[in-house]
Amino acid sequence: MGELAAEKHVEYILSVEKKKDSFESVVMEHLRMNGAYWGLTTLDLLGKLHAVDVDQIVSWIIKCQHDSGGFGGNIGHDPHVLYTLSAVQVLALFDKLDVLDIEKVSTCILGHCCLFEFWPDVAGLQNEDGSFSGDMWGEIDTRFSYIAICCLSLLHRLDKINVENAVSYIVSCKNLDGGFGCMPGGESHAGQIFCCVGALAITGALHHIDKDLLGWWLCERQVKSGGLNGRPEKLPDVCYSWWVLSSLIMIDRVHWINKEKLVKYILDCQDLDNGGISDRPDDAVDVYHTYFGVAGLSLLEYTGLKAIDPAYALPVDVVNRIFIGRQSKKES
Ligand code: GRG
Repeated sequence: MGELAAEKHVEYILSVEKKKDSFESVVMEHLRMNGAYWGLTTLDLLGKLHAVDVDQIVSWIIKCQHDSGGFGGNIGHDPHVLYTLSAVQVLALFDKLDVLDIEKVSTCILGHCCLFEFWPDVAGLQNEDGSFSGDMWGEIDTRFSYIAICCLSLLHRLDKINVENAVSYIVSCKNLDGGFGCMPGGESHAGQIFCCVGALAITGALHHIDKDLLGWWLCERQVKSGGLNGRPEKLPDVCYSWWVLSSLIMIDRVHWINKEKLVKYILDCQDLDNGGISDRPDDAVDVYHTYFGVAGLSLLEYTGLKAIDPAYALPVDVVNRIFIGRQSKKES
């Protein structure tokens, strides 16, 4: 079996940021905040976060913040919870959460300030049934439930929402096959399953899951090549190494897949000349798949990688710093 070309992947991540006119940079323009989270978390897992200029990145993040408190995908772009979580995660990586006005960001996730500005009769991003909208336009999706819960938890502000309603909405999106969709009755999909299982893990509500039933559905995602797909009859994709594997770990059923075959599949998707990881062997690489490939290998305890937390999608040492605190870290 080949090895992880760690140095090449570091070079690749650093080069994407420098090549502003490249195809990848142009298509990433509107979701640069997500790209920053994917690229920088990859560097951290590879032990190379120090290769970037922290002050430059933090000041760019602050420039992406909207008056309402939420963050856009780039400077001057509209705020959305998708980018707000990435901004909070990147600041967490750098131990810079203190640059945030936490009250303002968490209130914005509740929606009061962003929405009142345009749409005074909407109470917030959390709807009465416990679901969450992503922004002022109101689209509802279990992705946004996860994002709101993860983000508020990282900011120690989970008490700002009605957690009981949030949990019962997620449970209402559970299907007979044990999986979850983006809304009640929506088809089970590994990405949405990660969101629902992650949100239930963070809120201490995993008892709502039939672990054997969901574990069976998830481990059936492994195809002959060793890769994982996101739902039945679909092609494997490196990103499901994250969505499926993290879910299996959270429900304690990761031993139901063949780990060696999955490691080989991810390594087969590397570009050994120029660095980066693709969705399938011999396809073009990008930062998204590079992140989820490396994060998947971290979940598989691949040698030399930092451990990643399956619910918060951040390195375990970063999560410990937030929840256990500096004091106990110094003592350890
Ligand atoms: C912090 C890791 C992290 C996530 C934040 C945005 C989000 C929360 C989660 C997204 C979960 C999700 C829905 C992932 C799936 C992404 C994906 C590959 C969708 C492709 O769907 P199709 O239908 O592909 O195009 P398939 O593989 O089903 O053919």
